[in-house]
Amino acid sequence: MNFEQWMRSVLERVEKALEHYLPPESIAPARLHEAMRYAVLGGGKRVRPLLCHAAGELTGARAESLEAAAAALEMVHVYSLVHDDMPCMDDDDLRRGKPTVHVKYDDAMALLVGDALQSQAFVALTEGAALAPAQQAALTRELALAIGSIGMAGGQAIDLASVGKKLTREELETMHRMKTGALLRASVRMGALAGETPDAQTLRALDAYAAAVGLAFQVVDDILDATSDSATLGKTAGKDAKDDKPTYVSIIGLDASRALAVQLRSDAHAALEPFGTRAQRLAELADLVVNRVS
Ligand code: GRG
Repeated sequence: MNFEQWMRSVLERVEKALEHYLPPESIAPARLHEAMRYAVLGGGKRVRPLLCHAAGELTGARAESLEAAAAALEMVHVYSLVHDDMPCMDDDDLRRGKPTVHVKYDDAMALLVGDALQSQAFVALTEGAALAPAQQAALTRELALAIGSIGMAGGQAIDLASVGKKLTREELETMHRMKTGALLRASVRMGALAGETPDAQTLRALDAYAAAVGLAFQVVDDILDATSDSATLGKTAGKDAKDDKPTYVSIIGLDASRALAVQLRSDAHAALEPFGTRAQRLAELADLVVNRVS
């Protein structure tokens, strides 16, 4: 199976799993369930589910286990996007090529969609027998730590406080490691933990891979925000500069940002060396992230 075929088959499984774990609109409260489904289904690159599946292949995880973990990761990710787009945060009206949830519905509904998606993620992790009880506990802890105050929510707090400020490159990196890196790292770790329990060395190598890919993802996001257009991105382009937000492009410039993304792709590949061809999909995903701008 080549990479494109692999991606297609994983994406198909991800959509089915999301459909399975999202409450149907036929159940009350219908409007909340409709809005959750509007936010999650039919859009997005599904980077976190893809990382989760690729890492799970390393440890022989069952498809059913990976489907639950990947659905949880995507629901949490969408929750963060819905809240991030609200007027009290980034105030955006376009996401995945569609009106954002607070624009299509209202602010209260956007808050509730985010809240409910976060809860639903933990339902997915702990429902049925997709994951063994020890794995449920391990994955629940990974996800909870990644999205709390020392992870995604903490990174978002630093981000909001940094508007209009000059950050050093190190401070910018810390913010991104928490805001987007922590969930990407959890995607890789949760995939691996859904299979045969990985040893400490394996987890260390996967952490190094995830750190490089996570940062590359952010550098690429900054480059695209500065160089692409809203129609291509499906979200408002040029927003970082307009909002006076520190980015890799504003701190080190466009050419150095491109060079950094390429360097991080090499770092990601180097971290996978101990796994040989077993990590082929993870390596290809690092290429996919960076090749958008190189
Ligand atoms: C509200 C607690 C809370 C956190 C929000 C992740 C985040 C923190 C905000 C997202 C804002 C943003 C645009 C960050 C830049 C990088 C990023 C995460 C982009 C969106 O992720 P993609 O590119 O989006 O994977 P798709 O739509 O493809 O899933």
